[in-house]
Amino acid sequence: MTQEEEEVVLLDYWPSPFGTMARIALVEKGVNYIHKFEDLSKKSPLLLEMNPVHHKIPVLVHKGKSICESNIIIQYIDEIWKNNFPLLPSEPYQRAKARFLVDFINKKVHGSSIKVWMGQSEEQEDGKKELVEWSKFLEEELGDKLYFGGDVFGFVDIALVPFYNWFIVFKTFANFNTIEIECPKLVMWGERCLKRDSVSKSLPTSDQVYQAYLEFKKDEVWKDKSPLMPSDPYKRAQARFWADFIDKKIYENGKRIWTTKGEDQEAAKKEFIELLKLLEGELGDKPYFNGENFGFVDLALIPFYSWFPTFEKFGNFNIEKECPKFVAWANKCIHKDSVSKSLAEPNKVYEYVLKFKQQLGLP
Ligand SMILES: N[C@@H](CCC(=O)N[C@@H](CS)C(=O)NCC(=O)O)C(=O)O
Repeated sequence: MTQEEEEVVLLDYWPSPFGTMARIALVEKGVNYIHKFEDLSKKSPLLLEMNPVHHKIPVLVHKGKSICESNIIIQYIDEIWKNNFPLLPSEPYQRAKARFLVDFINKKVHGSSIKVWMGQSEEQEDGKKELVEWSKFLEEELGDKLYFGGDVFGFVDIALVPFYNWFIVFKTFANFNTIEIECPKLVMWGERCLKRDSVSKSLPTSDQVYQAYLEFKKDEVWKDKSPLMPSDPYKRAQARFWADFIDKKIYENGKRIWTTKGEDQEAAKKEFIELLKLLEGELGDKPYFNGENFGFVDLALIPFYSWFPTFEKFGNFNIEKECPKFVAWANKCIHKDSVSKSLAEPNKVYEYVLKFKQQLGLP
């Protein structure tokens, strides 16, 4: 067999949940592969040839032959590299059930998530309600197990975790945190999965997901002439850097304020104020992070402002006293219609945190 025939190639698109599933399965099995990214607005001749029916990614090309559809790809990977970590249960009923759940996720969870991404207000609300319903069902299926198949990560986990990643992004874009309140076990499962190397290496960042979202919604975004991203490439890179910084630092650090006590909490508060001061430095004397107009960094940061009263109550400190410029910026943002309509209410955040602490057994 020639080297080319032995090669494993994945035709992919970074933000795709279906592409992510194939990536996770390959990493779990330790398979070396060549990653080829597609521009979905200008599909390559290779993609058209390898998936002549749907013209969609992901496509796995193995020994010169193509395998299409994410769930079929995962099962193929499991069957070919079968001596490593099994992804599907060996017992036929459990295997059938896992296939049913993956089909459910691909149809229902994906369908409702698309409504949240793309839908206007009413449709988006429907999508959110449906996602809560599907999540409750999935939480029941999970029961007290670590993963859907029991003690080990497998097929159903691979299919669901890219959507769990979307739920996290929906918190910012669609004011969606009901799952955290209603399905704590599912959230714990999601966080457990995110810690796996195969998952963290394969999932797109929230910036990549957001870019894909903008691409999908291009017409709508440009129609009202309010681009969220700066047009200058360097400024765009800077905006992405700060949004990533916010994503990584602000949530984790804020969480430390309400989950710790004593010295740890003091350290978390100090670090939190330092983070805000760094952001104040980046803001400078501009009204918004990108200058005159509300944009990407403002949008990534402002949802956390709803959490500030909770941080202040648990941490017994006053953020405005330490970072007045930051609070002035936040007050400007919350008077914008798009923000005031979308932000979570601070008292609901506080109630949620209280409930979550109780569930975690924290004092
Ligand atoms: N059922 C397919 C769905 C794959 C899919 O929807 N791929 C999208 C990217 S997320 C795609 O290639 N879209 C291009 C198109 O629809 O033209 C699977 O599970 O693999």
